[in-house]
Amino acid sequence: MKKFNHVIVRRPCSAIKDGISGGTYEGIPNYELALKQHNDYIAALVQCGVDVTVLPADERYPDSCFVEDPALLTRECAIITNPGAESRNGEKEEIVEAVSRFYPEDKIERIVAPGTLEGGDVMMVGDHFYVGRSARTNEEGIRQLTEILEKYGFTCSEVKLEEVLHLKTGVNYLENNNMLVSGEFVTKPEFQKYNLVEIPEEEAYAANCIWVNDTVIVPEGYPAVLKAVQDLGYKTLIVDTSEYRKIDGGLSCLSLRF
Ligand code: CIR
Repeated sequence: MKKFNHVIVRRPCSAIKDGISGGTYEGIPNYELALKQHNDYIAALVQCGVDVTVLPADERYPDSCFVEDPALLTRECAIITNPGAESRNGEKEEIVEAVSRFYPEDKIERIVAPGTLEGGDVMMVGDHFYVGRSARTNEEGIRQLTEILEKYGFTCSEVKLEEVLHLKTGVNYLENNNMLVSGEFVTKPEFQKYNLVEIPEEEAYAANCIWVNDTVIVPEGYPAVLKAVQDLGYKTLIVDTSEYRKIDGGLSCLSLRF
């Protein structure tokens, strides 16, 4: 099934070494290697049949390669978010121009203060959107998001986060009712109706795989997750994201897919 035609990514900047890290993973990102991995990521996406818009690096924002957070792009509308991390908040202004290449102005909505929201906290399942209430996404942000989505015929529900950075750090939908879950999400009542694939703790990072038009991109180095995804019948592609992992970034964070 072809669902996504377009992808937006942003090149990592050399300031990526100063990206926010919660300390789960060791090390400081190596810029050269991050760039190489970014090229490989783009190549994998191209193989999935999408066109890729590559935005230039923005040295003012160390985390700006994680374009998933300042915007949410749906079939009907685009939503410019209001990132809860102060050092990332300005990224929302820098994504607008790229988004307006694909959406008319009257279909571009905004989350505004005191609401905060980051796209990593939003998971699309058909016409329903799960949104994580996290350190980055607050109650008012969720209220505004719900109102916007309902205007376009979508539904939205909140998921409380206790342990991870973003909702999609620990749970990702692979379409066809299949959902990868790790840690705190394994027992969430709202996810029990899906075919849950439980990720072992030592491979928790790989809960963040992405489905792109029936191919699933899996991070390198997670054999149990790779096998589980292949057993579900998906074609898989592997991309090494070691430099992004050091600052809590995964496959979904690195692109907007729509
Ligand atoms: C941050 O803490 O904001 C970045 N270092 C990582 C962002 C990851 N983005 C995502 O999960 N959508």
